[in-house]
Amino acid sequence: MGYDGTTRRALVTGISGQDGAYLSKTLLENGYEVFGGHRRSATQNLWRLDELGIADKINIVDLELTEYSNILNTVRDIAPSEVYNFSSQSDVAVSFKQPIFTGDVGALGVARILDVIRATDPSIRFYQASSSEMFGIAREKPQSEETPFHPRSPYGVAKVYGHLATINYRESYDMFAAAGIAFNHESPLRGVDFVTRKITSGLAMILKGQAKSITLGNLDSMRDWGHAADYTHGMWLILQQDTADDYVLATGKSHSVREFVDLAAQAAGLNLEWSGEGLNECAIDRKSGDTVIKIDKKYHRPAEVNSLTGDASKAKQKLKWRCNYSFEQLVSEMVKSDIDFLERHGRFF
Ligand code: GDR
Repeated sequence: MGYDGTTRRALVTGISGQDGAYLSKTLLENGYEVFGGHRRSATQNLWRLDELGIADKINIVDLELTEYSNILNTVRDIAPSEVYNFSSQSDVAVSFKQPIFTGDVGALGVARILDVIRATDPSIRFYQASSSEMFGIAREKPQSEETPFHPRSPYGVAKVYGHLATINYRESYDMFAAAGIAFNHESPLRGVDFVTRKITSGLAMILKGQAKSITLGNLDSMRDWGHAADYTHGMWLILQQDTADDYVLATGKSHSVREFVDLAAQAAGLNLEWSGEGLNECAIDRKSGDTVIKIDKKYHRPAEVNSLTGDASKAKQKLKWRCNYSFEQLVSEMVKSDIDFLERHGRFF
C-alpha cells in the first residue's frame, strides 16, 4: 500500500521526543493512523504523548535504527504512506562523548530507512529532520537552503550525511524524500537538558524551593528559537507538496542564551542583575539577593556554534508556512507550563 492520496498512515520514528509528540497530534487531527517508532528500553518514556492527551491513540512499535531488518519488517508490516524520521541522538553536547553511536543512528540510520523505502515501496513519502547545526560556522547570515555546511559537532556531521543521503535518494530513485532544516524549536515538551527548558524548569524549581540556582555554559551563544508546534506543522506541510524539496524552518530572529534567561526570569517574577565575566559571570535576583545563574566550564563544548539565524522565505512562500508564536510567547508559555508541571508531578522527567 503506497501513497494513493487517501490512505493516511504515518510512521513517526523518535515518537518519545518533542517533535514526535507534536507532529503526531497534527497527524491525528488530520485523520491519520499513527505508528510511533520507539527505541526499546527498560522504562517507556512516553510522558509527552500523555501531556498532549494522545498516548492511547498511537500505535507504539519497537524500532531500532541501527537494525536494518527491524526497519525493513516495520515498514513492511505497517505499510505507511509517510515516514517522518525524528530518531537520533539529538543532544549536541552528548555527541562529542558518543560520536560513533550518534553517527550510527543520525547518519547511517537515515540511509537504512531510505534504502528500506527504496526496496519495499518507493512511493512512501519520507521526511528527514535535518538541522541548523549543519551550518555550524555559518558562512552567511541568515542561513538558507543554499548556505554551505560547516558542522561543529559529531551531531552536526551526522545530520549533514542524513541530509545529503535524503537528497541523493530523491535524485537517484525518484523518491519523495524531503528534508526540513529546522532551527532550534522549543516548547514545554522540550527535554530538560536543552538550554531553554533547563532554564525554565530550573526557574520553576527555584520558585518551589527545590533548587537554589541554575548552572549554564556559554551565555553568548545566539540561537533562532521558535515553537515546536509551529515547526512540526511545517514538517507535515513539506510532505503534502507535489514535489519533494528541502526547506529551512526558522523565525529569522536570534537571541542570546543570556537574553533567554532574562526573559524567562521576568516571566517567573524575578529581576536579575548580571555581574562578572566569562566563567565568573553570574546573575543574582535583585529582590532576594540569591545567586540564580552560575557558569561552569563543563557546559562549554569542545567546538561551539556561536550564532544561527534562519531565512525561511522559501517555506513561507511555497508552503505558506507561518510562525504563530513570538519569542516572548514561547518563553512565557514554557515558564508557566513548568511551574504547573512541577505542581502536578512534583518533579521533572
Ligand atoms: P543546540 O541546543 O545545541 O543548539 O541544538 P542546546 O539547547 O543544547 O544549546 C543551545 C546553545 O546554548 C548553549 N548553552 C547550553 N546548552 C545546554 N544544553 N546546556 C547548558 O547548560 C548551556 N549553556 C549554554 C549551548 O552551548 C548552545 O550554544 C538543538 C538540538 O535540539 C539539536 O538536536 C537540534 O538539531 C538543534 O537544536 C537545532
